[in-house]
Amino acid sequence: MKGEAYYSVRMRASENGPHEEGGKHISGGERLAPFIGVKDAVSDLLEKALSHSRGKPDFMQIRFDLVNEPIKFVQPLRIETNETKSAEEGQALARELISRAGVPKNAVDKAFQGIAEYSDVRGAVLFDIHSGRRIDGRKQKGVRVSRLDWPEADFQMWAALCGMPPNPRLKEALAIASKVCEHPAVVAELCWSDDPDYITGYVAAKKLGYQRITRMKEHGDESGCRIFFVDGLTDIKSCIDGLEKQPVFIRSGGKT
Ligand code: WAQ
Ligand code: MG
Repeated sequence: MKGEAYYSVRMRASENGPHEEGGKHISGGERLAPFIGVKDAVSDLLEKALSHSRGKPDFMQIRFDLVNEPIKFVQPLRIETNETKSAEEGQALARELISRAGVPKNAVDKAFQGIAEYSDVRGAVLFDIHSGRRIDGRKQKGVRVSRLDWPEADFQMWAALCGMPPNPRLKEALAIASKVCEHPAVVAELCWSDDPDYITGYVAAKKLGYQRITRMKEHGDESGCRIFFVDGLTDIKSCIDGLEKQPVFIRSGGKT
């Protein structure tokens, strides 16, 4: 791959106008592709947004940018699945896992109190584990982890080795979690989908790996969540910069 140019391809789609004019977020996505792969990346992202369970978009933006920085390779986090029977049980387990990753209990409580408010954010919320406050300052936009991808052949090999279904949603979520948890300022991530038909979520951390939780919300619920628990005493501007701009390929290399 050395010497080959890569492009960051990004998509966002909304209903009732663009996001910045109050439109409802429908779908977003990011890919990293060589020039020859840009067409497929654009077409995958277009397809993702046009057939979405959150609604029919009337605004979409797809752009691509040449990436000049060298691409970093990151191993996928180790994966484990926790079966939970109800949203309540799932959320209780999530809280416990986040504490275990090193987030003080009162910060976990404060983050969960803010979840309803954060569910309108179309990226992720950065939450400081010391002050128990949101610190990204990005309002409805949040922080969007971009410039990442997991080449399909390596993902398929990884999925077969782990006995996991090779579905694009898992691929995307594990890629984001692996990039995010690799950053030294990030202590843990909490996520579940804003898609009404998908109730599995996860807690991820360097220490814990990617802990799937099979039931985190009720079917039909359109509120999602993505919180990065960070050490606010470090340089947060550079953390946001890294999450948005450091190009990353996930690569298992045939290991789990
Ligand atoms: N960067 C930051 N935040 C993002 C990104 C990103 N690249 N992509 C999505 N989000 C935020 C945004 O606020 C979404 O509304 C929210 O996360 C949920 O996104 O079976 O599908 O893509 O192991 O709906 C997890 C479990 C699925 C997968 C999560 O999230 C599994 C999912 P969605
Ligand atoms: Mg979604």
